[in-house]
Amino acid sequence: TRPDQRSVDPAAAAMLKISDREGFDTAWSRLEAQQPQCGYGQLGTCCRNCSMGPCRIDPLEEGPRRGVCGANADTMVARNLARMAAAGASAHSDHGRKVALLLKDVASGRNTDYTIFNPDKLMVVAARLGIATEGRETLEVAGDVADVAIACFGAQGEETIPFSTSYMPEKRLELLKDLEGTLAEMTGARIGLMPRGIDREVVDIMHRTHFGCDADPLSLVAQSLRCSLGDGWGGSLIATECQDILFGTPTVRTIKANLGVLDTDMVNLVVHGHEPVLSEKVLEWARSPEMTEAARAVGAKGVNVVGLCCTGNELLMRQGVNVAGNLLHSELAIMTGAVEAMVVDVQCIFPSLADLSSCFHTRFITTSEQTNIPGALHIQFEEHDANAIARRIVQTAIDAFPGRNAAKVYIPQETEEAMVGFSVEQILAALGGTPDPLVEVIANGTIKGVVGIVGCNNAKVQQDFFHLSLTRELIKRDILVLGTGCWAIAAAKAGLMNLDAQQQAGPGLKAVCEQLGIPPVLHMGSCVDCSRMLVLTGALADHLGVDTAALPVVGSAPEWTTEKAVAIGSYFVGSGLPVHLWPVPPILGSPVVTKILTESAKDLLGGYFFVEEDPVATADRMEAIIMEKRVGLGL
Ligand code: BF8
Repeated sequence: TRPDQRSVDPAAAAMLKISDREGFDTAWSRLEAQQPQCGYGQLGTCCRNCSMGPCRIDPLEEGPRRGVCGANADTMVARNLARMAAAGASAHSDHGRKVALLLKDVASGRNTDYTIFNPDKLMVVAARLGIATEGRETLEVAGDVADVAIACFGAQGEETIPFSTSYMPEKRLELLKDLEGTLAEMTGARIGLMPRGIDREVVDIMHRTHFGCDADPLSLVAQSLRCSLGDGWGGSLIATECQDILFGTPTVRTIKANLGVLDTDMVNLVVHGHEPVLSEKVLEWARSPEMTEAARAVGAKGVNVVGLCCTGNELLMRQGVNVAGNLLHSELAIMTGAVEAMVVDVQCIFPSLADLSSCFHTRFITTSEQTNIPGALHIQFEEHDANAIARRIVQTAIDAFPGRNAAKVYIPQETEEAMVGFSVEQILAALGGTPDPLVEVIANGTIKGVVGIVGCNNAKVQQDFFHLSLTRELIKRDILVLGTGCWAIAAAKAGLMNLDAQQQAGPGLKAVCEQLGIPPVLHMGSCVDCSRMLVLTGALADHLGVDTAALPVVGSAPEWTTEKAVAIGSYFVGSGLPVHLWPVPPILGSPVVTKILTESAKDLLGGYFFVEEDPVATADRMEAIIMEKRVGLGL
């Protein structure tokens, strides 16, 4: 395929021309080399959970209908899906755990490299959790909040974790509890939905999908939802709230997006991955007078920190740091030849980056005990020694600068400005402190509804094509779009998050955005910040006294790649939202599982999945859902 068929981003197309010329491997070339991909894997009908297997079931009904143990296609598909949700929830939640543990260490004085930047948010979170704040010291309250958060991971009882009970909107909480009763009546079995310990729900999946355990697609799907709800209303929420406490709640600011943020005259240090615990420190040191001086000593003007993927989202939301791109830009950034160091922590890091970096002067630096990549330079990051290690990382980038080969440097000049930083707090502040004005413009039809878009790039989809076409199509129809993750970076790169984008919105949405001085497409943060979308949806539902499923709100992951996206989609569905997916998840090998997720879920939960390949058809479907919900609300 031609470069412009692989990505709609002109900066990517320019880099892919270089890549083709030089013969670099990319995700796109490796995808091509993988063709044809395994049909059983795509349908979800292969099982290698025991050593009598691997077994597979032909959807065309040629060959055996059961694996060696007797598991059929429904069981296999449901088990595989559950394991995806478990892995996704683990990644988000383990991230949340680390931040909660850091908060505890800061509160107890064991860690003095970090501080509590935002005591106001701390007090709000504490109050929400029912922790006394009146007349108490900041660190004392922080210790209590951290204790509650940490306890949510290891809770052993049957009770729902406090973060979920304190943050879930009232009617949803009731509905999920009632549904447990309904499912018990329907099946005679105990099928829970409310998350108990965050870790426990993951272990539960690993246990019940072990050889010879759960074979029922319904209870397997239910446990996937429960585990995912423990991510959304647990692990991810804890990550977001504790990060806001430690590093600040995002406020509105303007940044630049795309590869043009790399600077020929500076030491370029790209942070990639997910956890601001690392990237905040790297940024702090990169901006220090000492490191600026060190950069000048090697002939650079300073150190230019830019982000990629979700750690990029964390930094742009809180610190106004420019972002070089989303997932499929990670290899392209290195190919510019202008990156001195790419510093990564966990998740969404192609192992290929190590080899590719070795073609340049780029130091590819891994920092997490959970992400070791052969060929990388590993500098182990320890929170208790964060300053010294971050300083060393920045110095390593500076030391690489003299090795840059000017003949290999090409930085595509594309950048777009983006207004970012729309935390729930900022959205409410823009509205004058209450959801009333938003409710009003939705009620009177000026805005029809809201769509939240999340997720990744996927080499199977032309990069950013679905994200951008769907977003443009929705705002044109007076539907407000907000979201996170690699979608948000796609929207930022395409200029959809600057005020000029108001011109692309329908008349109602345009008028509202002009009045509030905001773009029609709002950046709510990283993927763990999908919890901000849950909190916003919950606030609207509680404000109106309805369940979330009644709201004219729809979700989408149009270029999803990772298991985390399965967890996010599942907790949106469990929270009552219809969720669009593309590409098709590996479930079609089981008509039963497909029906549960696309039909039965609608009856039971209000939320459900639907799959659609075409962006305009997706927007049609979303608009129809929104109009149906509006009628339901009597609008
Ligand atoms: O957590 S959107 S490719 S970077 S998984 Fe990964 Fe997907 Fe990007 Fe962030 Ni989210």
